[in-house]
Amino acid sequence: MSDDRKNVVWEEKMMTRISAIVMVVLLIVLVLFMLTCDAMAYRVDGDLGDWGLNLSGDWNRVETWMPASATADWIVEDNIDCESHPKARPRGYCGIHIKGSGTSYSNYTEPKITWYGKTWYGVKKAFKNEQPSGRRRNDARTREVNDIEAMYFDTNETHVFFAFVTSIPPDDDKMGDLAIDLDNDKDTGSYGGYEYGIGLQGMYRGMVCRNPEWSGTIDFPYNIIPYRMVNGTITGRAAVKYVKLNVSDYECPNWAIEIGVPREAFGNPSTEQVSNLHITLSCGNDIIEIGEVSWDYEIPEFSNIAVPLVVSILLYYYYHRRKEEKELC
Ligand SMILES: [Ca+2]
Ligand SMILES: [Ca+2]
Ligand SMILES: [Ca+2]
Ligand SMILES: [Ca+2]
Repeated sequence: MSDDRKNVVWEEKMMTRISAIVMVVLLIVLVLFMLTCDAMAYRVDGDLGDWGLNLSGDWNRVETWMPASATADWIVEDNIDCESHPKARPRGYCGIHIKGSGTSYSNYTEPKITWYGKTWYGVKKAFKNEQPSGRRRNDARTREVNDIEAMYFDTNETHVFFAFVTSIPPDDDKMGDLAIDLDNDKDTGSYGGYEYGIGLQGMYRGMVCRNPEWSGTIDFPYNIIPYRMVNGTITGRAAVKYVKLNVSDYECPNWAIEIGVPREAFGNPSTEQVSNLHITLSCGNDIIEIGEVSWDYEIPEFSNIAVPLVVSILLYYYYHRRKEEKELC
């Protein structure tokens, strides 16, 4: 065999081997990628780092609260909204008030809450106060013990996830259940449109209920919004982790709550579904809501791997065929 012919045979062998090696490597990468797709879901462990949050950072910076997922819906309302209520007291007990979807966000005005009491001369009167309220409303510490700082929502193909930051400890019955107006319609469901609830305390702790009845708040805003599920049909269980954070806010400890629930507990909502979320405290001192969260999720982008894989398979096939044809000749 001539040297030229030897070189051609050697090159063909090398190309076939290289194609085979590349194909095997890409196949392994593709399999690993598909196996880890589900692992890209949130881990329900009370650590909100997988949401992209950096809660050991400065709570007055947006970056601290910014989620990593483009499909996360979220709201942050730490302390009092001093921008909207500049006369709020105590002075300095202020915090970020933003709501967003993915990495886009905007400021929002946190509404005041109303309570009803008698004046010193005996006449009933409505009073308004900034959220969160406290026993001594001009004292930061008694406001802070009633603060729910943030709420997050996101979904993947199989599950829906929620996360909260709050000053309410896990053994305190003050923390209400999560109310979900699944169909974004205030006229269906109960107590203001809510079809589902997830129990954080009380008789339905860790459970998802459909069409629950609700007890209302006992003070602000005066028994008209849902606080605790008292009756309903259980449709699933929620994984709930309630973990103390290594930070304190106005000398009060804070907790992260992370929740994961299979979509089927909510009747497998489509990706087009939008819903409203609400949670409050027994006294109604703080209310946190997100309107029109979306049940969409990002489809994993594996074209970057699939395209070279297909090219490698074709190359391998081409050289293999050429080799066979030459051997037949
Ligand atoms: Ca987590
Ligand atoms: Ca706070
Ligand atoms: Ca709050
Ligand atoms: Ca509804």
